[in-house]
Amino acid sequence: MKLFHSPASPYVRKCMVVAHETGLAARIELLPSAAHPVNRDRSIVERNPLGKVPTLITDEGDALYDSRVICEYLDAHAGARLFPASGSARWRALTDQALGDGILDAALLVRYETAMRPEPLRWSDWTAGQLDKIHTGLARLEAQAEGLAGRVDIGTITLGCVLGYLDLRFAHLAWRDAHPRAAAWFEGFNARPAMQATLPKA
Ligand code: 99T
Repeated sequence: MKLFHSPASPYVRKCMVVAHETGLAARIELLPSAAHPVNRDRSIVERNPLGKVPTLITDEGDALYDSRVICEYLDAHAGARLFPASGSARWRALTDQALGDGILDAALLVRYETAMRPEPLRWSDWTAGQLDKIHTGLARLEAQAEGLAGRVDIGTITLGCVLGYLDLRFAHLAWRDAHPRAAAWFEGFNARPAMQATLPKA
């Protein structure tokens, strides 16, 4: 398998954490890429019209995207159970994944707005709205942090990647200060070998 990869992308990291947790990491060749919403990487676009990472090329040559699909594919391929099969555990894991992906989507919009969009074209109210999504998302994470203990599934993996991404790109938010229960959970979860093997790099 081949994965269009970026060492900073939390969505790529979700896939790589799943790959490590399921024993598939050594079977994935990382393809360097430069996904960008404006200067689009045509080598990715050839396989994924959205031009985003992660994009996985399977051993059969099929292109899979996005991170939700790739994570579920890897889990199924390995015969693992990071996506609980049914019942409340499944809906909880999928909803936590959606919460985490939503926080990441807001964070990435802020990142693109502040690191890429030319200054005169920026709209501060819009950025403030996205930052508020990060804050309300973190508040939910804090409220449910005790329910994360002991769980290793696609929900907790996604939330772990969210907090790692905030440390990488939004350290100034100092999210731990107002979210001590989430911080305590993250400290333990982030020590997992799969998380340590995939620490993000700018
Ligand atoms: O928007 C683009 O065209 C290029 N951006 C990406 O490829 C980002 C890189 S994170 N990936 C996604 O937006 C994937 C989202 C998708 N829903 C999924 O896979 O779950 C780069 C982060 C950073 O450098 O700070």
